[in-house]
Amino acid sequence: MLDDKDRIFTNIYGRKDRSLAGAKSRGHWDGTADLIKKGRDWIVQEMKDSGLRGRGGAGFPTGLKWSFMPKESDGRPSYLVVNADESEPGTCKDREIMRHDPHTLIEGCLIASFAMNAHACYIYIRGEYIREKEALQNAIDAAYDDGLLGKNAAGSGWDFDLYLVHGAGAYICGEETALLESLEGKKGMPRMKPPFPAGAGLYGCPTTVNNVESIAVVPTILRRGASWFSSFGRDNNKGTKLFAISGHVNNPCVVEEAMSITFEELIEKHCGGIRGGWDNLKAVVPGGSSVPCLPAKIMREEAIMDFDWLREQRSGLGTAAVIVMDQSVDMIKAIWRFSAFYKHESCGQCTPCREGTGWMMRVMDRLVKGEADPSEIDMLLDVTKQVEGHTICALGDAAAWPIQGLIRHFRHEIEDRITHKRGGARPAVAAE
Ligand code: L3W
Ligand code: SF4
Repeated sequence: MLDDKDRIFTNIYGRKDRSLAGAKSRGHWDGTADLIKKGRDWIVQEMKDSGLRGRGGAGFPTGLKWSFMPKESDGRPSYLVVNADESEPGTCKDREIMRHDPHTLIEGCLIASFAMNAHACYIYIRGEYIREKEALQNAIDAAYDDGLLGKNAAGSGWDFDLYLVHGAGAYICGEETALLESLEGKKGMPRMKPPFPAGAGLYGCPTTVNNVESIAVVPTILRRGASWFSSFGRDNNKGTKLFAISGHVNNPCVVEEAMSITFEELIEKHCGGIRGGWDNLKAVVPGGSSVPCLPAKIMREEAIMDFDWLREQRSGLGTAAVIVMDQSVDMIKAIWRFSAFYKHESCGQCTPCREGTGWMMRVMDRLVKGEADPSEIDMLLDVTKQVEGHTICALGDAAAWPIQGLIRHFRHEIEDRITHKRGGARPAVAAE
C-alpha cells in the first residue's frame, strides 16, 4: 500500500487548508522557477523517464506526447489544453483535484506549458462541475494575485496565462478534438485524426491536450525525480494513480495508490471489502463505462490494476473508475444503461456510430426484457464489430465494447432470460 509520504495529492478529501497558503505549506509551488530554469529538454526527458502514461483513458505516454510539439515557433502560438470534461460514467477523480487540491493542477499547467513553448493554457471543465469551477477559478485568481501566473510567472521569466472555460454538458466534448471545436465556439464534434493536435490543434495551432491528473502530477514528479515516480508499479505501468471506486463496496472512495496494485488489496485496504463478502462479487467494470466488464472469477485471481494486465483480459484501465457489482446486479440491465448513455451522447456525424448505437440500444432493449430471439445475440455481437474501429472517434468503440464484454462473460444470463420468457425452467437472474 502507498505510504502517505508518497502521495502526490495531499488534500484529496478536502480536510486540509485548500488556500494557496495551505497548498504551499504542503510543498506545492516550491522551487517552481528552479524547475523551469532547468529547461524544456530536461522537463520533457524527466516526463519520459517517469513512465507517466496519460490518465484520461488512453494511457498514451505523456513525455512522448509533449515531444511532438514543435521546439521552435513557426509563427503560430502553441497551446496546452487541459481536459477537465470529466464525464465518463463512474469517473470522479479529477473533480477531487479541482475542488480540493487545485494548486497541483495550476502549477502543473505552468510547468507543462513552458515545456511545450506555450504562453497560454485553457482548462476546459465539465458543464455540470459548478462548485469545481468556482474552486478552481478562486485558486487561479489567488495564483495571479501572488505572481505565480501572468507576466514572469512564479519568477521564472516565462509569461503565462491560464484560462478556465466552462463546458455545456456534452460527454463528447471530452474527446480531445471535439473539445477543441467547442473551445473555438463551434459544435462539439470530433475531427478526423491525423492531423493530431500537436500538428494542428486549437485554432489550427500546435496543441497538446492532457487530462487533469496527468498535468497535476507533473510538479511532484519533477521535484522528487522521475526515478521516484517510476519506482511504483510494473514495467510500462508506472507511478501512482487515482482510483475512483464505486458500487457495491462497503466504502466507495477516490484514493491514490500505486499503479499495479491488486484489485483485492485496493478493495480491502480502502473500501472495507465487498458488500456481503467476496463470494457476493459478481462483476467489475475496471476503468469507466467504456471498457468491458470482467467477471468475479477473473477479478479475484490476483487481478492487477494497470493498463497492461487489464488489456490482457480484454478490458482496460481506462480512467480507473472501478465499478463494483455484486450478485444483486442484473448485468444485462447494467450494460443496457451504458448503451442508452452512448446512444444519447453520440454526436451523430458518422453513420456507424449514429445508426449503430441506435441498433445496439434496440436489441439491448429486447434482451433486457428477454423478448429477443436467441439468434439476436450473435447478431448484436456482429453489429458491435461493424461499429468498432469504423468511426471517427472512440465513442463508437466505447459503445461496442461493454456489450462485447457482456456477451463474452454473461451470455448464459442473456440466454437464460430468453428461455425463461419463453416458458423455460431456469430463472433469468438469481437475485432479480
Ligand atoms: C500524435 C500520434 N499524437 C495518439 C495522442 C492523441 C491523444 C492521445 C491518446 O481517447 C480513450 C478512449 C475513451 N501522434 C498519436 C497521438 N496520439 N496517437 O494520444 O489517443 P487515443 O486516440 O489513443 O485516445 P483518445 O481519443 O484520447 C481516450 C477512453 O479513453 N475512456 C474515456 C475517457 C473519458 C474521460 C473522462 O470522462 N474524463 O477521460 C475510458 O476508457 O473511450 O478510448 O491525445 O492525440 N500518432
Ligand atoms: Fe460522433 Fe460517434 Fe462519430 Fe464520435 S463516433 S464522431 S461521437 S458519431
